[in-house]
Amino acid sequence: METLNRPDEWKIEQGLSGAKLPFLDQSGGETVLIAPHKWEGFVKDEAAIKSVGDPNKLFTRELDGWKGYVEWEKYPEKKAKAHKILTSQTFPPNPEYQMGPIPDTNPVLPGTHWKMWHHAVGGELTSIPDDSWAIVLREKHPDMLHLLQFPYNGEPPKRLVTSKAVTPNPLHFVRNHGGIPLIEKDKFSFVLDGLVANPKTYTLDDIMNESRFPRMEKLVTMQCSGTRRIEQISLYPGQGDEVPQAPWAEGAIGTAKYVGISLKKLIKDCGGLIDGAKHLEFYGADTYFKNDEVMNYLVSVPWSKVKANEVILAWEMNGEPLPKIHGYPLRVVVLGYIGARSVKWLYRIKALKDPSLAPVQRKEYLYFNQQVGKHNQRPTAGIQIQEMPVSSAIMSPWQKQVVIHNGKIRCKGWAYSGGGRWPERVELSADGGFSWYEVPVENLSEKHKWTWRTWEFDLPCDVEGWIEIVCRCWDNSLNTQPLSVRAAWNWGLHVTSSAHRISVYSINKSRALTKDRLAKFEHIGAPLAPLTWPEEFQTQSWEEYNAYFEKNGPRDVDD
Ligand SMILES: Nc1nc2c(c(=O)[nH]1)N[C@H]1C(S)=C(S)[C@@H](COP(=O)(O)O)O[C@H]1N2
Ligand SMILES: [Mo]
Repeated sequence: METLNRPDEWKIEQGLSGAKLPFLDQSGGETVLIAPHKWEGFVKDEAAIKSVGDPNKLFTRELDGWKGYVEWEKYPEKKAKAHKILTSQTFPPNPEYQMGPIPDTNPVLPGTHWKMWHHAVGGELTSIPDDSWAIVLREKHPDMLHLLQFPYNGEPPKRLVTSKAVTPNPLHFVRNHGGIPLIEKDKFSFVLDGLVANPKTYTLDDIMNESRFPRMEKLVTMQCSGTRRIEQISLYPGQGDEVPQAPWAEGAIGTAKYVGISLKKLIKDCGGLIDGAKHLEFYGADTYFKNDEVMNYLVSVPWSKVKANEVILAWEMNGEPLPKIHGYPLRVVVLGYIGARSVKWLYRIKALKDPSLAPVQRKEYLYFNQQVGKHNQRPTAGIQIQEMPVSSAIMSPWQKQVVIHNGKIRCKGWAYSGGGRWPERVELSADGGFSWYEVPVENLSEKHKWTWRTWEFDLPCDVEGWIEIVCRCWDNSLNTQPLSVRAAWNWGLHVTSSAHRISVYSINKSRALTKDRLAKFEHIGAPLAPLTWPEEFQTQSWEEYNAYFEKNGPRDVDD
């Protein structure tokens, strides 16, 4: 039969392939369909690319002993050349991971065009995707969930996120915007310049010298503002570039003990700030691509934060030298701020009057009003995210899981608050957030000013069938979480701080009927899981059935 339908027409009509739906433009007289853009394949202007010059001479290693570090910020003309190469050809489109089916693979997303951009620019960038993946395999736990292979973004599986209150290094989440620079410790130094009285260069030995700078040791939870983004995505998709908006679950949070020095002391060592400097800009040696431009990873924090001794330059993580993937040999750790400000592979600190003009600071990590989106967004409409609000998450059980219990469901999770606030109370609800039980204080891990608390709780639950378990935290300032994802939804999909909700199917074995039925499944050897398979036996004898109606009367009554 001839048909106008596509094979997946039903799925598309049902919104199960949302990205394939045409837009309806009803703004004119008649409705016009706007079909999703189709990529037209590779176009490459070889002559234009060749005219730029030899990448092996243009895009070179900036410093001996710093593999994969290409300096961009000092050389506008070099940036322009990379831009020309990138705009003289086309690359594959953004993968659809919000409205389309998510692949069943680990890594979930390969980062195809990010790899291609590195290869297209060439020179020192050529081997970075392979070198970075080799580091992932060497430094990370084999059970990590790789959301994006390159630039590497990965989180531990739920069962390991809160298995320890201090996250072992191999299980700490990783969030990269580019490749991993491989820096030799002996060749390492960084500069502190800009609006300071005496700009200086420091080696690791300089800052590790305890007679010059007192050491700081802090237990710190680092949280990416994208944590739990998948909840926003699954209800209301938003901006969809796989690096800025990586589809994190609850694992983009981790806790470690960092050793380093307070940045404040270093600024003092440089004679202090001058000329009204109010912000400190951090430079990371990795290369980030955005809108066909190449750049190093740059962000800034206000001086007030540094002055409070809440910005550490750290070389040690959980008693080991910083792993390469976490910024070896030196990174910034900003207490209580989103992870994005804690720059890895630090090579420069610059004192400025205003916050960094870099795109990561000014155009990303923005928190928009709900009505802001692709159709109207401007960077000035977003709040630059700094401190994370209070949040929490359930690590066990899982969304859509069936739990057989005796009237209590064993739950585990974490709770965290940014800005130097801490979880003071964690509450769970088994009825969608109508009634709340308090997690006893002895079931929470220790409290510290800058860290999360992990928790465990046997949540009373009498009801059976689909229930909604909800978790929320109250921090020490009595801030708590909005109750719906929608209340906090935003175009950049940041800061999913709403109470964490999971749908669980409750089978309460403390009820006699349920207990007998489960025994029957076991006795016959009939499969109980999956839930949706019909049971393969008579659930009631005809005798029992007839006896019931004899006693209780027929289905219908005479009037
Ligand atoms: N140089 C550099 N620093 C960086 C990033 C990066 O891509 N490059 N990512 C930032 C972001 S967004 C986060 S959440 C944290 C994550 O730190 P981790 O990878 O050590 O867990 O690092 C931050 N520092
Ligand atoms: Mo992040």
